[in-house]
Amino acid sequence: MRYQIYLLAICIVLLGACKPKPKRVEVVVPKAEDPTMCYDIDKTGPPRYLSPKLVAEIEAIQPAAAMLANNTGMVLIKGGQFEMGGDNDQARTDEFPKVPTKVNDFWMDKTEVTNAQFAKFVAATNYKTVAERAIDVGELMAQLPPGTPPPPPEALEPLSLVFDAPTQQVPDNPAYWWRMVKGADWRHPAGPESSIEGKDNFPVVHVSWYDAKAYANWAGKRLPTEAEWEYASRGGTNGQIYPWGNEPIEEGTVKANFWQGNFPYFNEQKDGFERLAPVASFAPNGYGLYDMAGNVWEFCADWYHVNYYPHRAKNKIVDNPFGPGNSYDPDEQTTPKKVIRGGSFLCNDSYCSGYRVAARMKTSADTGSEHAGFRCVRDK
Ligand SMILES: [Ca+2]
Repeated sequence: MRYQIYLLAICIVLLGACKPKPKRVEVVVPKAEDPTMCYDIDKTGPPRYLSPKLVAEIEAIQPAAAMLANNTGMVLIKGGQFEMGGDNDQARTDEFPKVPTKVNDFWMDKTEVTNAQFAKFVAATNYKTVAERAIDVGELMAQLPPGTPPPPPEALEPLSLVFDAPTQQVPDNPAYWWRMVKGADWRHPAGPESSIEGKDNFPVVHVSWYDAKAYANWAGKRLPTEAEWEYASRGGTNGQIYPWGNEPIEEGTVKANFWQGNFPYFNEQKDGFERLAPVASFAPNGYGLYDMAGNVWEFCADWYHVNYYPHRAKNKIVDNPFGPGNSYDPDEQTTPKKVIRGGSFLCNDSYCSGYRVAARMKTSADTGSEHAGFRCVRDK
């Protein structure tokens, strides 16, 4: 668990030890040796995929009576068939092949879940997000390849990932712009000294997949499947690259909260925001959904598997898919990951183009950060 965070934490601890002239240190982690992780897409992932303790806690959360069947702030999306997958040459290999996919009718939140909404949930349930909990060393070590050194105690304290813009161009490695900050959580998005005062209408961040699922349970909703998310993002059109059409993101009116300038060290802020924007600051898509591109990445229900699209292409039409049973990311083979969609304020064409409707990204279920949030759906 928190494999990604742990690697960054090691890097930061070592950086701290190297003052006054910081030096980056490569951490070599043994590769996974479990071949079943690679291609057994239909096989349900082993129990180690999710923390049983957290799952039990989340499953015990009862839906709030006032939230049940309350579709305020949601839009009904009529189901249908679409071509799911990459639409242009920016698409990565895991977005192909395109596959005809059907989804049922569903309701979807018009906006990302806000701080105000999440605060109501926490007030009602006393739920503590993963970023507010100390890391369970036993669970962490169970997730790591054999031979990985145990983390120092300070790396186990509650913490989360905060964007820290470098002042000049740096190698293409997130360790150069993400900082592990103790005390960073949804109430303190930039660290313990920061707050969300006056930011009721901003998307909640530093939430993990678990936290998003916990909120969804309380709200009587669920997280969208990856197919539902992409279908919704396309806004009733077929084959277009972005929620707004095909006009490149840098041209015309500003269409989303994304990174203008040279990522990650120079942000022109043409969209008016250096970091997060209040939800619905930009025009909605054809379904009336806001920020399907940019602002924060949004958690989906599905596991991420690099070979999922070729696998499902064996079927002529994929009907209401719920994703693979197993997770596999060749970049971090021992970390089971969930799909995130839509890009964040950190995306631009030179880096991830995550605001494309077909763009996929992935993160471990217990990792939160300053640029990941979520929205929920509900069956019709
Ligand atoms: Ca978004």
